[in-house]
Amino acid sequence: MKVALVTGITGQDGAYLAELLLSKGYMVHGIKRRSSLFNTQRIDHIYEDPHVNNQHFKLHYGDLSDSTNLIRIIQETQPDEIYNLGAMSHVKVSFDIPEYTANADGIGTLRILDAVRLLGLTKKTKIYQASTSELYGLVQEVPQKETTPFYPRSPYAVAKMYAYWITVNYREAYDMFACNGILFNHESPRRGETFVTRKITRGVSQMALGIDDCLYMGNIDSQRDWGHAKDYVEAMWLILQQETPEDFVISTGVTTTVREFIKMSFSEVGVVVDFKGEGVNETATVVSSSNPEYAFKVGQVVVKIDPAYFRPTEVELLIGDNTKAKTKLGWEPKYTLDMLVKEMMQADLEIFKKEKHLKNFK
Ligand code: NDP
Ligand code: GDR
Repeated sequence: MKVALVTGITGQDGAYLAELLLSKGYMVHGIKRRSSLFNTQRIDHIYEDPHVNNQHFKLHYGDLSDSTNLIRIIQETQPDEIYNLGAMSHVKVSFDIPEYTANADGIGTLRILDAVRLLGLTKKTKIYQASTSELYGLVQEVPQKETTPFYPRSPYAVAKMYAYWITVNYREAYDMFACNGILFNHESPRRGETFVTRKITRGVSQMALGIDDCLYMGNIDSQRDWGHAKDYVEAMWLILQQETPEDFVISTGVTTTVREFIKMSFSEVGVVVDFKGEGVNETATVVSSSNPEYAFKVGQVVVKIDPAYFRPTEVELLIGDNTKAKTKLGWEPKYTLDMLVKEMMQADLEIFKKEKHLKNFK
């Protein structure tokens, strides 16, 4: 049985990857952080009672800032594959906690690589590093591909740039099977609530049910290449199944503005919105609403701009060239953006319908 160790197992990607690896017959070890509240909601459905025999899924307390903890877990688990997904992954928040971000996202990657080296596992353990399209930052070339120069635009991206290069360096210096997946934005109903897509699908769902009446947004001109997390974890696995260790861009090749994503989400509840005004004065108003079940009124202002959500430096345009992944990995996204928006809207509507129902019973 192959053994995988996943950092960031409690996150969006960790949960989908754990499901995928379990379906392929792996023994999956995950590192989770100690928290004062339960933080395993995304993986509770695959949790296995440690008291039963033949366990395939096991969690270990740990943190990417703690070298000895990582060394001990890697020694104990002797993984064939490590997926380093753990990170302070919010770009805007990285401006508030830059030093912590550098430690967890940058040096954390070094700690994993060096633990494998120190334990003499360089020939056994393959390593996947969760690199990001944020590395491209200020546009140098579009679409962005493996050879496009990096120009990071946030403490998060700078930390991830260190992680990218230290992964390449350990591969070259110690002949390790260590690879970067340069993944463009990927989303799902499990996406963290403060990333833009989920903020929108939650906000529109809450408005539909009369729980809230307006969504406050940052830079809606921004363009992203959005895929589905389920497709992207498949690519992570494929990257570690190759003959030689290499870095890959994983993207859909289609880019969309945040404004368009908002329109698509409203369309899922039968609402057409119209954007008017410029900059911080831009708003979206309901033009028509075809589903009487929902609480929208024609003329209602449903989106306003709040500069608090602007970033000191922004990444305006991301669109990835996935030719290498298509050719060498045989990977292609199965989800379109339409399918993604539909799935996220359905899931959030369901959540808030339940919440409202429970409140009505109080
Ligand atoms: P999430 O924010 O959903 O999950 C991040 C995970 O990292 C969580 O399990 C979190 O734990 C854990 N974590 C945070 N800090 C530490 C730490 N100091 N030590 C150990 N674990 C820690 O991110 P995603 O699942 O969306 O992304 C996975 C990885 O891929 C991240 O590295 C991200 O930067 C990168 N990435 C993501 C993309 C995307 O579009 N989703 C695109 C490109 C790269 P907890 O649950 O306790 O907070
Ligand atoms: P990003 O994702 O920064 O691309 O990083 P996010 O969803 O946070 O932002 C995407 C774009 O939307 C704009 N935006 C807003 N963003 C948020 N969060 N909230 C808002 O209200 C808002 N309004 C507009 C942003 O300015 C930005 O341009 C994600 C993370 O998952 C990273 O970890 C990962 O590396 C990259 O994707 C690829």
